Amino acid sequence: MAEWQVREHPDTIVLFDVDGTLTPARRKITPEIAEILKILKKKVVVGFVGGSDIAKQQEQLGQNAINEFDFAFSENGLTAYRLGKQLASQSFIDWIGEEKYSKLANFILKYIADLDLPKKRGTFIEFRNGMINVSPIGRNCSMEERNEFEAYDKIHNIRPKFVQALKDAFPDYSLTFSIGGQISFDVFPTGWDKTYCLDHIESEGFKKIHFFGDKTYE
Ligand code: M1P
Repeated sequence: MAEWQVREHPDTIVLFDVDGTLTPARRKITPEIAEILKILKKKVVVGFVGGSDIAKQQEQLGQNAINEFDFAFSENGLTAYRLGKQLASQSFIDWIGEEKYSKLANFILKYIADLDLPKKRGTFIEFRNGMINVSPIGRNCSMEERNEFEAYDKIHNIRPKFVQALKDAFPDYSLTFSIGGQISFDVFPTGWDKTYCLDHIESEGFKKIHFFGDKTYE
């Protein structure tokens, strides 16, 4: 018997996006939200599902997040935990293969090299287990530079144009490009979006699945 059978609604799971939902982008959870989640967990099964890797999610939600949430889904569920125990996962590099990945990475780095931006920092491609994350300014920019880039991007459409160039260059790669945050976009196999995490809970027999997230448009 799963430990949540004693809760008021054991057949209901509530899943929360992380950045922009449980916390502001890349920031820590507030004590108020953490307290609300504790109360909620008495009633239903609670999980989070975000695009970031587990290290970043733990920085934001607390080092013990994989035990505090019933389900913890990093990289949309490509890295997954149930009651603190890791579940099986797949990897982006195994799926795409080194040769195709190399062509993709070279295209991305050349495209960024040719981009005229007010500021560039470092870590333009972050290689994760289930996806890559591409940032034209570079992921190790400061909070202030992150906000500046977001504002600049709203005017100049740097990311939408970049994504279109990738779609045109790799039409047969079956990749999805998702602009979810402030400074980057995620690249993953089509189907490995946030719905991927549902594969991990299918066998649990939940009757209701609620998802709360921001930017739920395409
Ligand atoms: O959760 C939304 C996105 O949050 C971050 O994006 P950014 O650094 O651009 O604000 C990243 O972790 C990204 O992978 C994620 O999709």
